Amino acid sequence: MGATDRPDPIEAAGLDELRALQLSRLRATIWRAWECVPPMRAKLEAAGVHPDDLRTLDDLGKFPFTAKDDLRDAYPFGLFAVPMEDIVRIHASSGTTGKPTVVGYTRGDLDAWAGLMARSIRAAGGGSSDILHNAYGYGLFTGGLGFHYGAERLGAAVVPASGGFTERQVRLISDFRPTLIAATPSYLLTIADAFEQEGLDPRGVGLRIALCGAEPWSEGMRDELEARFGLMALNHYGLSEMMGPGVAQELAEARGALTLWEDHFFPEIIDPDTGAVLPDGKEGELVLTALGREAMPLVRYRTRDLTRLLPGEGRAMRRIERVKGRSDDMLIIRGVNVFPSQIEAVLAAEPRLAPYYMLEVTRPYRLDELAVMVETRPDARPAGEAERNALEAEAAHLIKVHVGVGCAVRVVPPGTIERSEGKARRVIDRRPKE
Ligand code: DLL
Repeated sequence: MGATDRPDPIEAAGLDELRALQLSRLRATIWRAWECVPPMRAKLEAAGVHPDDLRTLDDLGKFPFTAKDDLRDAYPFGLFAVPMEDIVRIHASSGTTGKPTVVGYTRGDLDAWAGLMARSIRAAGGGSSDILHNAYGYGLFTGGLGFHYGAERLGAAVVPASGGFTERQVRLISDFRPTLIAATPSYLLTIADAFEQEGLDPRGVGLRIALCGAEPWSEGMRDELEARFGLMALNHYGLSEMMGPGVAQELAEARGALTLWEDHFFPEIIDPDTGAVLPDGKEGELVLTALGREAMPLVRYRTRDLTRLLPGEGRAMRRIERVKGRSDDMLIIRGVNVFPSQIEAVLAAEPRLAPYYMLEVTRPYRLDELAVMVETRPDARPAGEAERNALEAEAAHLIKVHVGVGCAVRVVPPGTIERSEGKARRVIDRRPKE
């Protein structure tokens, strides 16, 4: 076993040691924001708080939130706490509207990031003798380079495949026989299809573990990926504003929730409407404060991701429940809150349907209409119109029962819905903008 295959000492820390480390790092973050980032200092001043007001971890609640708009307002580099000579990397996430959010890293930040990614891959069951096929996009997106440097830090052999060129992915995986694969769950599914189109069995290539994240996905999708590749698919969470991937990792031995690397990110759960801090176990919006970030010391960043904080498993660090979606991706259809991942979970339970779907929301008159397009499995095509109508009615009924929203389901032939090469696009919202 190589030195990199051992857990980081902090992973074995008790609660007191962890909380003490968090408090000292939290103070450092807030001081750094105060001293080096004028827009952040202005926010603290406007809220009437000073770094000295942070005496205990509970005092964090007195400090103002940071939101995506703060990053946009400071576009591109206004939130950097160090001069450009100390910045060695810049990433950006495109977002759907407006300016991208820009994230800067010092050498120290990159070092910490690689360490957290190595820790994540190791906690998922990877090690220095593994080959990791990295199908996250390389570029401004943090997924590709984040996994790349983490796997190298661990001592694994990285294949920097990036996203897209799916036939080449199949060839590389068949020939190089990687044991780990990192990809968005929707793209991993696209790769599974490409294997089958070439008459190859993805179960035969020897992949052990998939590290899937960057988008919401369901347990049904996990079952599908695990069955098709014969591997264990584990959830990985992160966001560019906090660094990129490497914030929380689902462990092989404790599936269902993801261990949050609390030595680098201090979590809170808030009520998204009032901003009030909620106790552990309650569902709400995840708010993260960077502990130890040099280039961008973000305080109480509102992720918009909805989850719960759960007790740790084997570590003092708490876990987060699978993120079911972002509050700003949540569709409100005739008053019902709907996440695409909830519909995915329902569709996945119907064996005749494939995990390719798309939601379309319209407002033909005054009321919202939800249409769900979903593919059948190639071996379960409805024999005729009557059978298709029955399947559509049944799927709509299941969605009504489990998600609480009425919709029209249209079952379409295999291959109709656009395949993902990264983050899947699940929703077309055609409602007029108010
Ligand atoms: O998606 C970083 C990443 C790369 C994470 C690779 C995991 C693997 P962004 O592009 O900034 O960064 O998007 C961040 O994606 O706020 C969530 O809404 C969503 N997201 C990320 N991971 C998960 C996950 C990367 N495991 C945004 N489950 C986040 C659900 C996820 N949603």
